[in-house]
Amino acid sequence: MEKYLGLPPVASAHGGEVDHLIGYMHWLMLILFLGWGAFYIFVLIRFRRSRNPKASYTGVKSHFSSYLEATVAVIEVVLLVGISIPLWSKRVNAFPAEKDALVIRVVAEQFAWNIHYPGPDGKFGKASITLVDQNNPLGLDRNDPDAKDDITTLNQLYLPVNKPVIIHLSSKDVIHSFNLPTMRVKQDAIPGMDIPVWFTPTKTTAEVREELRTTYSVSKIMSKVFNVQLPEPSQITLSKGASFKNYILVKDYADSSGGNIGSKGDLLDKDNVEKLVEAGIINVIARKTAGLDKYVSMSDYEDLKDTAGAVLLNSGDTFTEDVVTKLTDIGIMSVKARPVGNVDNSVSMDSYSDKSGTAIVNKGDALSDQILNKLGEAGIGEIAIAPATPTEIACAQLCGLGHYRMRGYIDVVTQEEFDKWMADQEAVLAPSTISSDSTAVSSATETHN
Ligand SMILES: [Cu+2]
Repeated sequence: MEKYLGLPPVASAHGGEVDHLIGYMHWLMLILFLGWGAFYIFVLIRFRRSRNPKASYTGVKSHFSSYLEATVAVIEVVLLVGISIPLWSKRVNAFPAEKDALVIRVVAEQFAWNIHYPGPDGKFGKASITLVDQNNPLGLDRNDPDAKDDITTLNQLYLPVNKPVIIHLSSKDVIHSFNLPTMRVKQDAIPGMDIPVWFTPTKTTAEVREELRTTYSVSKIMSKVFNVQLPEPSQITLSKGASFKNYILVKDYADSSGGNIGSKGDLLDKDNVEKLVEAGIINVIARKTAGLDKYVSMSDYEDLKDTAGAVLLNSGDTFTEDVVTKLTDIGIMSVKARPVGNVDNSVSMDSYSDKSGTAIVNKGDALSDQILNKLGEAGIGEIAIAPATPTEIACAQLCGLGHYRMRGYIDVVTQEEFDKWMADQEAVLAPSTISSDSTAVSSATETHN
């Protein structure tokens, strides 16, 4: 059952148990759904009017349905008392000792996750609401000795693998819901409350990515390359109330006093047509929209530069209407294009190079349409890819209009990598103590090995 539910990969110690529970519940619901459905159809046929012209006043005499109901209730009690409650009590009661865990604060706000590490001293510095500002969203008092080594990040949760993490969750404004799908953790963050949650990551983000490795067909997307004729500008006669929704102005228009009433690139919608007609402009030069926003170029256009001299369109760039206008301005009326590859949130899982041995993309690098074109040119038909950020933080609460923007990333790394990250952060905080910090870290690394 769990296989068919499309759950994200599990990356925490307790995640498997949560998945089992979800699996059992789906089995029970599937059986109840099929049972009730079958019963409904049975009743429709068995108690049809032609067979039962008169209603029965006694009804059912067998006790079969009572036994069935009792069985369902017993299964539900077993799921609740036997699995859910023990699992939940372990989450909320059986916390690991703070000395054996990484303790972090997470403060939610519209629309971000502020993350606070106590640093090597293990003590959180004082934080005060009066100190909260743009640059200090946690209101951390850097003058407090305990705060000197504290690390804060925005939407970035670094964690070492196989070590319990205790997160003290709170919120600055409204109720949020701290959701780590791959860790099977979800907890509301409530203003005025400090709610601890804990879990143990069992896989590094790199391992989760490896699990999600899939094959991407470069040749398939390259087979969709075609020549597109760009729309030619033509004269359009406007009339009041009309709209030429699929047309774009290709020059600027001003009224008699020189005021702008239509700019190059404007759509000829009802409002814009009305403005032009009112100013007495009936004939305009416009072109059809190209509708190529979801397509990318297959070649570089070095002649197409912006005012600063930067090339505007390279192989792999998308054709916005603005770019199409600029192309037709310099007389390019046909281009080679293909649909976008949708790889912007993926990384390459292997290294690929062209025939001369020059690297195109290395393992772990972010992919793009530019890179896809280079792979296509090199004749590489298939590549291994995986999501760039397979372990995410999301807000599972409709906490406001920007709620979907409340995304963070968990980076689960080895203890050595985590110690190094921590040391790098400390070095930035206190440049004068780099040497002592790095010795502390290297000795820590030795003990791990
Ligand atoms: Cu939220």
